[in-house]
Amino acid sequence: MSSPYYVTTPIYYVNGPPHIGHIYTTVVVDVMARYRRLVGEDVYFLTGTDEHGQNIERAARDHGISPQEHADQIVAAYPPLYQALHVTNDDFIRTTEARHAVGVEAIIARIAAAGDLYVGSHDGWYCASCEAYYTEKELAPGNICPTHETPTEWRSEENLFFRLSKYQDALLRWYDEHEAAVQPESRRNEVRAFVEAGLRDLSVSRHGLTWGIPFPEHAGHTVYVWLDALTNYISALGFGHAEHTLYDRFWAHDGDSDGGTGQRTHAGKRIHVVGKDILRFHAIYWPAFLMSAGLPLPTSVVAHGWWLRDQRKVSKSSGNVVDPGELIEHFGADPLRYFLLREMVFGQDASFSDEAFVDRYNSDLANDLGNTVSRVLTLSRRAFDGCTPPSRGEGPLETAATEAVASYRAAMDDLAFHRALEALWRLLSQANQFLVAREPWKKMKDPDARDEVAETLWNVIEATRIVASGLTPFMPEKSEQVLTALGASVPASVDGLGWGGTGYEVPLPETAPLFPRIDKAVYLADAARPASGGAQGAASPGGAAKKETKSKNAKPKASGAKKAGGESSVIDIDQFFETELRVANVLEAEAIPKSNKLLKLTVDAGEEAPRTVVAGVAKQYQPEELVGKQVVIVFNLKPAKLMGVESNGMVLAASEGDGAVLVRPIEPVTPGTRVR
Ligand code: ME8
Repeated sequence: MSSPYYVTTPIYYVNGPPHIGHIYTTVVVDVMARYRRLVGEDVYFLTGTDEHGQNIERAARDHGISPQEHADQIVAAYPPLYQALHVTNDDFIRTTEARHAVGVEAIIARIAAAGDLYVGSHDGWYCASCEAYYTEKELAPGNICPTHETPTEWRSEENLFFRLSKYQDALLRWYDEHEAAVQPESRRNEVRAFVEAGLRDLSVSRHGLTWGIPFPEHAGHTVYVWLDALTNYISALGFGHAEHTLYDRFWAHDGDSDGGTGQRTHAGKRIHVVGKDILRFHAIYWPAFLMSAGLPLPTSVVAHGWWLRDQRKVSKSSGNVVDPGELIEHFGADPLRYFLLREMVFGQDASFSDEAFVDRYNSDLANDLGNTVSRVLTLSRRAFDGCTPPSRGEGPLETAATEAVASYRAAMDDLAFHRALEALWRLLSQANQFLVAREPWKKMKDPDARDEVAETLWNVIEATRIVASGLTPFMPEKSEQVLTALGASVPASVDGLGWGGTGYEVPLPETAPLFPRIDKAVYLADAARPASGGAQGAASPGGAAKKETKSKNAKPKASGAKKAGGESSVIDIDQFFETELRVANVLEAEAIPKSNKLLKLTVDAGEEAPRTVVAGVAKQYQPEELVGKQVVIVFNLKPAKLMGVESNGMVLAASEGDGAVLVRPIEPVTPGTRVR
């Protein structure tokens, strides 16, 4: 039987529409769920919304509507967004649902039965956005909340308390005995140190706050929003209900034994993925509640870093949110999914900028993936009558592919998504280099070279197929398009990543471009975005903030050029990016008759076919010493005829006196790579 794999996102507050930070966690969990399904596990993926508490009550009041109406309005944004993003959640829980309240009441009954609740008075500094008390030590000067950078308020109230301090030792034991309990390790150490410094009991009810679940047997009190919210992870599975098959399957079997600790066990995986902002709640409070209730603990709480903009966490309270709807509209869902998973080193913070987004799209997707696929397919169609090759010869790329898949799988197990993608891109680059080195376009008409051409193209198609198969959890729609273009199908399991899946003489119909290049200057100017994500207003779904952004950030175009220090003229970044510089491999070089200055170079700039560039370096270089070297060319220069030869671009060289020294990358890179 396949093993259970339960994975959750946090349930998001409904105080504002989902932004890029929420989307990130959701996409991460979707990638995990999709990959685990490929591995053959019994996956259940839960997400949802956190709808109670003072925060939401305030937001509703600001809008002049009831908290429930407010929650309903915000929640309405989720289904279309998740659908557009290809999110495959199995359930979506809202904490205002009756099924959730049943679970909360049931866990409280167990905590009360364990003798872990008492009435006490509480005073301290309270952050309404966190819905948590802070000690003075934890606050920034001026009693400012460390997460939201907003003032906290002094509160005094009589509440129900949970004996959190009683679980200090058990928690420390849990961290020590379970390496995976809190990930990554640096976060585990942080949490451990916090617990070791001493835990105070936790107030788990709020007096006088009506927007919450009534605290059982304590009229006038509602359940503290974090005890309410954390319980979603089991209430959604049916905990507290007579019928709870999902709960049995994914959290605890009725018959699970505890070895005498009062703690039930369960063999499956139970993984909570959260941002580092809410790690304390998940890695301390939640396991302590479960210990008290005698229920199994999660197998892992995994914390990731923050998306930052202008060096600050992207958040509604910072007013710097990035609207996922706008990005999906421009680029499609899959490039957004790819960018989020590739750009952030899982666990660390990353900065979001439109510029970085367009760059990654153009270099990784349009150039590396899109061009490789279209190039090898064009060649195969031309050589083999519109089909994949009729034979495969040896497998010169097999070892590279096997190694890439092993690294990819290890990285997926470690939740190092950026490394998994890097492994696939390494294979893509090896396949490309192999193609360039074999030069099949030169041999296609030679009947004696037919087997060699078949071997070359089959190997490159197969390596590309494996890359696209590995991409299915990341870019479900685009990877399917790539696989269809390659005459292959979407793998049903990880076995599809094994060598040998490409068929012989499979028809390869022409397809639409997979990742059309985005003109960055036009995109940034259109959206009136600052090139490096500088200070600006939030982009809201309604687009109002976008217009405001435009007027604030609209940049003068070419007129931006000024003289600086009386020397060079200053251009802005958009103007620079109008010049497209790319790395190219010199495939052939020859002198141009009657010219003592010019050489004709045939270069591979990552396109379907090589291009010709004329370079004025004949005095410095012999043609043969340039073959096999990498150069940098101006890729989007208007073609010009020089000594009767059409030049499609210009080769960059440093001019020194009369001479010219060619510019090249200090390490080899994939031909076509953008230079900036
Ligand atoms: O905390 N970068 O809800 P929330 C990365 N309701 N991830 C981010 C992010 C950013 N800038 N901003 C938000 C709550 N996130 C509670 C959770 S769970 C029982 C209750 C993601 O709407 C990240 O996963 O403030 C973070 O932990 C979560 O959204 C917080 O969402």
